[in-house]
Amino acid sequence: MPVHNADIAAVFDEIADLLEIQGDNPFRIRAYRNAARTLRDMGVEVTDLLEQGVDLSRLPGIGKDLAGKIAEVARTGTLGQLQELRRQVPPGLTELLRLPGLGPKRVQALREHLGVEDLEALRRAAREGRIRELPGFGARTEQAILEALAQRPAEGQERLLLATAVQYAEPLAAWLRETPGVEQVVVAGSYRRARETVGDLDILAIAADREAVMERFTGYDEVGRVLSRGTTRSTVLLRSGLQVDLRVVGHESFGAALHYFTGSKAHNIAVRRLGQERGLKINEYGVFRGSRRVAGQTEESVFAAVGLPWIPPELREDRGEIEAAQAGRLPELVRLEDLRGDLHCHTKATDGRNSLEEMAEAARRAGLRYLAITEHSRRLTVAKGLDPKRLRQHLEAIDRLNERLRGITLLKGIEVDILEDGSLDLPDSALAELDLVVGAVHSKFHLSRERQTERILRAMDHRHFSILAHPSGRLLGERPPYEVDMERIIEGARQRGCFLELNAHPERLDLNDVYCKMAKEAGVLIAISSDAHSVLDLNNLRFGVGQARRGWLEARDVLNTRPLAELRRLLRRTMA
Ligand code: DGT
Ligand code: CA
Ligand code: CA
Repeated sequence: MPVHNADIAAVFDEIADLLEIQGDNPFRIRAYRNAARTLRDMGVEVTDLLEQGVDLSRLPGIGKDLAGKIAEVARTGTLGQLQELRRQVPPGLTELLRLPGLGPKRVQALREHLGVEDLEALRRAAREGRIRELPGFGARTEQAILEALAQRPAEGQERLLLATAVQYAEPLAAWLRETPGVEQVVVAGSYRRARETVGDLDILAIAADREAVMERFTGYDEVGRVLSRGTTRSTVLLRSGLQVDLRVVGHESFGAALHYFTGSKAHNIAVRRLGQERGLKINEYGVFRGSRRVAGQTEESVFAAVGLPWIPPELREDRGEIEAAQAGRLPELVRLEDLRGDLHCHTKATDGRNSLEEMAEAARRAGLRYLAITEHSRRLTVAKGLDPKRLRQHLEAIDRLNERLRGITLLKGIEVDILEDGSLDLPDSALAELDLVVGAVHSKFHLSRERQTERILRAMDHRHFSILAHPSGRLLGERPPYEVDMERIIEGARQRGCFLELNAHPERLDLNDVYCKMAKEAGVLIAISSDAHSVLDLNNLRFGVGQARRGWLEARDVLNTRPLAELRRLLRRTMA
């Protein structure tokens, strides 16, 4: 049974949750969470590393103890320690912890005073108005809990982060490709469109022997349950809970099937309507005039049948791509290779896990020519944020390293907290020393829309402000965006000569696709930034690029596709 990084990460996250409920040492809890993140962000499977005899304690954030635990999960699929913790903590409590706004302290209080140990009991207590009576809760919290409960997806309908889905999809697709006689395997659906989350996987294959590929699919080690099995279509549920459809199609209809199952549904309907206007019938089997097949072997042929050039999957949402294609104005979407640098990362000086030099070297190996070091500012104490004195020392270290570095330049930056009144968490004299200032909201998420918008605009007024980090503050599946008028923020950035970030972390992907397009139309450049906390996180840039493509961005719409000299010019604010 192959154990994937995502499986091991899930074990560590659960341990962290359980320890948190027990009120365990925060550093220990953080160690598990960091290890989970390391595993999720790794480009290689740790089971492969173990087979090659690699010492896992050399990975960032993984000590001897955790390395041993990883090996245990890899071998047995679980951890003795987890089994023990599960016995100690009622199972419903961890689900409570996942609701936004409920931390371990509150979960403890709910349990102690109201006997609440699962979601159902929580719902009852909230409906009966008992939560507002608890010290430190209040009517607003009670209302927020009811809303959070209402928004929870039903069992089995949770969507996976794209980056997590990739960890399941890539090995499975590789496994299918090894079937004798299989010619093509493509993961279609929302996965191919690079949506930030995916509901299920839709895989298409061309195979000479349909039975053989279905056999191999339903026999895959990670299959928990076979939901249906046929000669052209089978559906399974992986042990992780992810549903996967496999369809085996013929050569002549592969393009039609690929187009159909890539979707989106809205895009398909629009294309089909174009077909109808020309007397064509378009479905997953091909393009037909009467009973005669006129296209369908390739996707290009399907589009051509309705007079369109091929449209990149990321654009297929019926958000104007058909009209753009008809007018010959499809964007030339940005590619990962277009990025020349990264404008947001952390090192050991704050909450990152690698040194300056390790980060620089990894960025150079990733093909980047510059990397901005943007540590947290002092306000963020949990991340050991820098005060002016430590910042000064850090800048000196960057200067010294830059003298030695070849092939890459480090830029001096900061991820400075935007305080509640819109002022920045470091004095002007400190900010003036920097090549760029990335400003971020890390507190006071609950201000009114008006006040939050004003706060950010005021921060951008600051003459040293360069880029607004993760502009909406959302964490996918965890925290909704704060209330803010993004149109005004975009317009504000344009007027001031500032930029917006598209944070490439798989849980953020913030700015989202719709606002990226809006920024592009307003002429505001977007920085696709990794926000790397370790060398492995640089891999996340690919997800940032996926989101940027969904937002119609071309290389010229992206700040960090610029050569260094041009970047420096752009960062000098002319309007200040
Ligand atoms: P997901 O799985 O929720 O992340 O999103 P998708 O887009 O992968 O949706 P899914 O898995 O339900 O279906 C895959 C594709 O199949 C979808 O993008 C378009 C196509 N499709 C599904 N149902 C219909 C339909 O009723 N009409 C048309 N025209 N296409 C459909
Ligand atoms: Ca799907
Ligand atoms: Ca599906």
